Amino acid sequence: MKGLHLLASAALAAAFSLGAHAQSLKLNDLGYFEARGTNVLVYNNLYNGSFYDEKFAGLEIIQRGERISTGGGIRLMNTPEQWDIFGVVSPRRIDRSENSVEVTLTYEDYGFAPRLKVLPKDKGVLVQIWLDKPVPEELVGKAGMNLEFFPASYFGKNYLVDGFARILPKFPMHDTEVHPVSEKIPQYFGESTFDDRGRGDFLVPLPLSTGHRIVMAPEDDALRVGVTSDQEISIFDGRHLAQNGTFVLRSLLPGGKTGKVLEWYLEPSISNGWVRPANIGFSQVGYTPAQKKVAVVELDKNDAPAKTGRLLRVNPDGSKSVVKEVVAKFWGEYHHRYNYVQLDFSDVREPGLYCIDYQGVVTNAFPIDKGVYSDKWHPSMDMSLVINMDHMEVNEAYRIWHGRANMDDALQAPANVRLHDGYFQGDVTNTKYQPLEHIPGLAVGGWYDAGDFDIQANSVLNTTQDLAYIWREFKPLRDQTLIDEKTQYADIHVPDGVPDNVQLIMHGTLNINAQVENIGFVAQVIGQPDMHHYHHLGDAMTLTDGYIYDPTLARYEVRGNRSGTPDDRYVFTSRFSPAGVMQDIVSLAAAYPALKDYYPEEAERSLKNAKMLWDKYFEAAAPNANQANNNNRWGGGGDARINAAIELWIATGDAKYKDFFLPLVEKQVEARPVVTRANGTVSNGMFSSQYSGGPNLAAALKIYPYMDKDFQAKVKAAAPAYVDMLTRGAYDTPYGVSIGGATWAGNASVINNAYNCYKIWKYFPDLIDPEFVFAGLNFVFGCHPYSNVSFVTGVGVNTKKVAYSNNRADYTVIPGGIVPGLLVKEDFFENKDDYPFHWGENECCINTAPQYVLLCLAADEVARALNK
Ligand SMILES: [Ca+2]
Ligand SMILES: [Ca+2]
Ligand SMILES: [Ca+2]
Repeated sequence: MKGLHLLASAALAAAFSLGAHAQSLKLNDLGYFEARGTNVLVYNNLYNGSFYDEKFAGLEIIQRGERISTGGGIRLMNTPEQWDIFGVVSPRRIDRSENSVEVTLTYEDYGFAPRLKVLPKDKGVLVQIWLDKPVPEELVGKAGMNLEFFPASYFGKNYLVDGFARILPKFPMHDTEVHPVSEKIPQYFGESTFDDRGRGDFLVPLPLSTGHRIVMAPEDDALRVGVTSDQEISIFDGRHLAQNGTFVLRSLLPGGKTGKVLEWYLEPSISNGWVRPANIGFSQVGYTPAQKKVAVVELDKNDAPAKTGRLLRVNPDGSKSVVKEVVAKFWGEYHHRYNYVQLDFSDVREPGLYCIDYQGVVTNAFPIDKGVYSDKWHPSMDMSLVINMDHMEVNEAYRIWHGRANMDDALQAPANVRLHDGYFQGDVTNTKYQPLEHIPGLAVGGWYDAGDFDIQANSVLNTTQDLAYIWREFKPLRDQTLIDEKTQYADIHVPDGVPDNVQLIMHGTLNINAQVENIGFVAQVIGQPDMHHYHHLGDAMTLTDGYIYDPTLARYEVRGNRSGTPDDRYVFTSRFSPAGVMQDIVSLAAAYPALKDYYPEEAERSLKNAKMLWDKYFEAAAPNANQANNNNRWGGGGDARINAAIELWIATGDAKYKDFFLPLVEKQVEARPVVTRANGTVSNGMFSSQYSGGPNLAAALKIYPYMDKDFQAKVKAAAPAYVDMLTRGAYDTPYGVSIGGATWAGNASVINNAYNCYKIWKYFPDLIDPEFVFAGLNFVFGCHPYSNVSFVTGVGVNTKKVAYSNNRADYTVIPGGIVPGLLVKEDFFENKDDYPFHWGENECCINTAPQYVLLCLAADEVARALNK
């Protein structure tokens, strides 16, 4: 080690001898450090505490338009996992006189409040840790300065430690130790992510290397980051503990010291003269001839926009001919970082294969064709909604996607447990079951909602409801999947004579009815009993042993169909409310018309349960009916009973339901005060506080075709104000849709908004531009910031490479999933396509799939009308 120290000293001398030079990184108006091609952010982004695994907070580095490093700060373990505690961050203190940013990171339970200060020096920044009191005894050897790097960005690269070369590993392959659990810093919820089989251990990854200067990817200007310190720096690989782990550079804080206890010189890679290549956003499925075709180019601010772009036609012999020279319309700056330019080639209508050429970038080829929207929903219906089925074995050709899972469902959750992912049980269970008693009949139907393997109420209810709306609106007879609920087996690409849409609806009602009949209502969640099971990755069938838990048996002991291993899921029942039950009714009653010709017994069962719940809870739901409707995108607020009554009326024709909902819906439809805003557009005030939670036409449009002329005229009168509400956000962005996305990205709302535009177009084609229907899909299919991949996995020419639902660690996709999309943090849009684990970017929620199918079917209908 002596030799290493000598080398380090030489490196340090070299690093600090540049003091006379000007500082390269400037603290910009947004409060982060900026030089050409590189940014250093200091807690511009915070942990929001939903899942504790943001990988989107702390000290971070963006280089050449990619965020390569994150999570910089004082942490208490070598490679923090999800649910490991982090310090509470103070507001940032920005000192413009010395160009520094400082935060305090407080660990209240330990009386520990280190200050992290960053200021520019030479070609990088100094990262300093200041202490007013020494590191508490119990944290010496644990508290350290960490900085994380996304492994996939660095696959195929090297690092240097004090001049010695090492390869960054593609897989975790270094050493670990086990330590007694008494030494472990407790995680949030006091949970443990590690199943130690009763040994009382926890796992500690050991350093890959240690030195005084570590340079990540010195060979690559886009990735090179160096850290130098007179204290030891180690590099760790967090993937030994968790598949979403990162490479971590870390220096322990010394014990017994105050003042400036640690200093890193952090040198990112400045790329003088570097210009980010133009990101040409366009639809990766192509365009139908009659629609508008506007590509949106995202441009580096250092790039002088070209005055024109070209549309090229790809000929059968591979040659390309210029079809059109397009004048580039400069849109301007959006979200500070980039400029935007629009290329409108709408008048090109001839079917064929095209690409776009702008600023030296030529896109991949894409079609113009009448039928581009006709089949884009198939992967969602054929695959995503099938592969995410719970309680089923799912086969595709030679491959079993997963086995029949959770056949030991489920145990009554005991009172007063608070677990991961918002699972919470209060002091009442609202059921007849004893704590940990097996609730029968639940091992049927439902879907994994996304990423994890639980059945969440809003997920199973909304998925079933929207599948029922697909049938009501479009009746797709497509049959490409065998779904056998008797043997709980599904086979993809195998027709079985029944429309898949209907079978998927039944897969939802089987679970909902089972919950209603055995629990009394749809529970908040049927979820994992502990953290070790919650973070499961792999085949869902291996998540539990399939045997019903029997506490009289020893752990791991099996007798008959029972075992002593407490792995069965818990049913969380304390959040029951009569108003919340209204959504159970909506889903069951909406399913009835679709089921009755194919599965009459299940149809009658669904309707019977829906009516029973209505009669039982109608009165009791009144007091909080207005608060219970937040999850229902169709109702958009208002009395939760309205939608339940509408669905029951459509299913039964019974006037008592109509008598209830009609006056309430008419009230929603009443004209709103229309005001003219500063920019000349009108507002009906729906977003103002007096209409918060807001009345809209969602319910009115649902019943519109069944109603009389008088009602229809009232809806039409209110439609312009509703259209204004739906479309106003579209004018504020270069992409023609309202983007959103601070914590969870906005694709689902883009999709739902476009579908609501379709509903208007369907009944009042003269009151809305049908382009608003296409605009939502264009955005999702690739006309968006950051990249131009299609956000629907497997749909389009260039599509997402990594995204997850029940395949979280696989670095691949399940076809037909829709990722949340783009997060915007400070001024930076991101949807990583080499690191799947950001839930806000890349987690495909099951309930978005039917919403997307609805929009595809809607767009196909609009396309057929316009192409006539
Ligand atoms: Ca979940
Ligand atoms: Ca079928
Ligand atoms: Ca079990």
